[in-house]
Amino acid sequence: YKRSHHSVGIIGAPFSKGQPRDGVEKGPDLIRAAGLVEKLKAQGCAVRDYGNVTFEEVANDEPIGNVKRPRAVGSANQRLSAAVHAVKNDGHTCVMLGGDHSLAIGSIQGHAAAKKDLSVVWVDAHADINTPLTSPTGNIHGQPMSYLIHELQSKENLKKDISHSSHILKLLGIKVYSMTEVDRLGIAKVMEETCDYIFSKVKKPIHLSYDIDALDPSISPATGTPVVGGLTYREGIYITEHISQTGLLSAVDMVEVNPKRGRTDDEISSTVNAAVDLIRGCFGKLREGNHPADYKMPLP
Ligand code: 6HN
Ligand code: MN
Ligand code: MN
Ligand code: MN
Repeated sequence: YKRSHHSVGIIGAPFSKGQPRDGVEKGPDLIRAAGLVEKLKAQGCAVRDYGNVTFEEVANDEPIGNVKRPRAVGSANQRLSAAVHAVKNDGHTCVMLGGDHSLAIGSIQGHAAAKKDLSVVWVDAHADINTPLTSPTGNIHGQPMSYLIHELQSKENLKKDISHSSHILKLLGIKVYSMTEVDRLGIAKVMEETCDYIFSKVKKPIHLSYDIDALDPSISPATGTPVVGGLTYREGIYITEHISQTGLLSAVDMVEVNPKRGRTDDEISSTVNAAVDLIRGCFGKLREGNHPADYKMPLP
């Protein structure tokens, strides 16, 4: 067994204006306080913490149509994009700690600016592909994919009857696995097929955008839009282990941890610890245990 040789660059993005609930801006510092850096180092990673991105106050940020806080979200994502770009140029695998999921706009954009072609693997209880015209809430954390997908940029497409995210996903030919497929196939098959699909042409660097609400609320209740019937802890971790062993993981978002949505300290720590464990899984932590660097098999 090899120890991890990953070099990890961490960016905190304490931003909450892609959705209406306070507290998600506390995610980055809580995830750090749960020992993320120390734990990654203990499993053999080289880690550099770039600290938190600072965001500007936007004074007059009236909705544009249905879309809420467009200027604050735009400005935050410009700054985040530059920060992610810098981490990628320094040669690290980037870990972006959110914050709400609107931050995927800047994280993926900054990553793509450094690496050109990417595969994006989106793990979430929601599709987050609402357009400004189809969003039921106007909250940008439900829309990030719509700003990132070229086909959704033209006004013509926006006017088409694409009011359901499942319809948009079909229309664009995006490979989707619902919880029904996870139940039918099992998570191992889902991940095998996912990787076959993204490796079918060329092996591009992978951007993993992980919304903590993809896990069932029995594990990660401290989040803004929990959905009952989500992934188990083991299925959630398996996704990270499988992506890790491809050797192509280039950036990770860990978003929507919101301590103010936890009703007890246990609910908060369960959610935060799950986020830490998912990130550890991304960087080679094995559930069977990792041998120390100087481990030598005793001779018989
Ligand atoms: N997330 N579909 C809802 C909306 O407001 O568009 C929920 C979005 C949830 C977003 O979990 O990142
Ligand atoms: Mn979600
Ligand atoms: Mn949605
Ligand atoms: Mn999301």
